[in-house]
Amino acid sequence: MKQILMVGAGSVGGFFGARLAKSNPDVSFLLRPNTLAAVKQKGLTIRSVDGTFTVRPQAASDARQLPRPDLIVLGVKAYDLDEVLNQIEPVLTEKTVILTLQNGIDTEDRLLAKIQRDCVVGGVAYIYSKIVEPGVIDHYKKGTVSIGELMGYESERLLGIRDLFTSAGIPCHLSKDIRRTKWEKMCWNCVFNPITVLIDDRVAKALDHSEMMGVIRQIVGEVAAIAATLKVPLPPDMAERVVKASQEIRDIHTSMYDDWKAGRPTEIDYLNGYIVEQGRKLGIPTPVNEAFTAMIKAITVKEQTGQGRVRIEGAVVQPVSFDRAAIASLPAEHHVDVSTVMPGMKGWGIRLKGLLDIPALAIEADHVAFHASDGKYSACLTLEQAREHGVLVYELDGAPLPDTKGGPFRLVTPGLGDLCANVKGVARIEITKGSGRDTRQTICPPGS
Ligand SMILES: Nc1nc2c(c(=O)[nH]1)N[C@H]1C(S)=C(S)[C@@H](COP(=O)(O)O)O[C@H]1N2
Ligand SMILES: [Mo]
Repeated sequence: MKQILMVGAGSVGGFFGARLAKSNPDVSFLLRPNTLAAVKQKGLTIRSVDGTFTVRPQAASDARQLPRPDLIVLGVKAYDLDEVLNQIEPVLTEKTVILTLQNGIDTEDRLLAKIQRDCVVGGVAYIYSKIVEPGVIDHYKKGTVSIGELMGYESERLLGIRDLFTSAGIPCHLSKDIRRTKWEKMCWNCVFNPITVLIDDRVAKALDHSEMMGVIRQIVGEVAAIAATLKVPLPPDMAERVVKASQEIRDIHTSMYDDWKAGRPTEIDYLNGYIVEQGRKLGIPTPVNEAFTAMIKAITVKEQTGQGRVRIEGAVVQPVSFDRAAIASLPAEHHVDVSTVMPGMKGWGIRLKGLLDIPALAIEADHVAFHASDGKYSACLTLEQAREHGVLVYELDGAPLPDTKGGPFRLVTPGLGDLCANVKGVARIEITKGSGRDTRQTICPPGS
């Protein structure tokens, strides 16, 4: 196993990859464009309690530009697996081995289903580290892995991987039952990831109150019931083990907490959400994991674009604010099929007439200014023009109108004959007496 390809340079892939690359010139990285740019410019830096170092490995966004790997190490988020599979597919051979270090119980099975060859070695990472910025990882605690063949035996390739890790100074434990090892880590993840988000604090805070032990037992009990049904029995004192395993990392947050605070998606669907999904399939109740999944989503899932709200204010009796769902639930007669105003596009807009009916407009209000969320662009129409021509597009192909198309809310004004009035990213609709702010140019060539 000579050539090694690390996929991702996040908190897991970045740390282990950098350690491997430090002493091994055959380690290269497959990275997202913005991480790639950072790593090419200033290398990949690990700032650790054990010391800081920087490596400058070969890296690319296209696996075909790197040496063909004998071993691929996946250290990306569970939700990126499908994307990564497509990216590595062109460089796979009959002999490529894939080691998974990411969270998610079914990662290995998803890989096997897609690649249809015995190419996967299972792994679990024990580490607490954080992305500071692309190409810079802070490492706080632990930094070990467990690996194992899914069938449990000590294969040559397994020992080969262990040697790679140990010669890079990474403690690597061989697990005779990697599925069980994964489920044990899953228990810890399903407990402390959501709890740190819910309490907005560190692991230690969750352990301060004895009532929490009951909650932890219930979460772990549900996870263990699913695992047992899937033929992976966990020890009866699993909940106590989970708590014990937390003692040495009492002062940390969790990756879910960090993902949330950094505005990234969380892995909830692959942790507690996975338990709920399996519970449904297997007829096993998972009420606590279900409650946690729902609460974590309510707290962490953001609208895909911007703040996702538009506010009508100014010369109104009471300002009102809408999100996409609120707009979509306005009376049907106000909705416009966007294909009638933006040919070839499938989606929905709301007529300004319908929107302006909702707040009570001040007497003598006669203009409407549409302000983009960046505060830089605005167009002011007369109330009549807005009522007659204005349509706020809020949905394309069943999803929020993307930023790239001027979403989440874009004003279009079919029939008005002025493209410049198509305000992208409308965040504020201001009712005025007399004309309001308007940054449109008097002479503006179409599309400029
Ligand atoms: N937020 C915002 N909306 C905007 C603009 C802008 O600079 N910012 N430019 C306007 C002008 S002058 C035109 S001609 C159209 C261009 O739309 P297009 O980029 O879809 O061609 O968007 C309008 N909407
Ligand atoms: Mo324009």
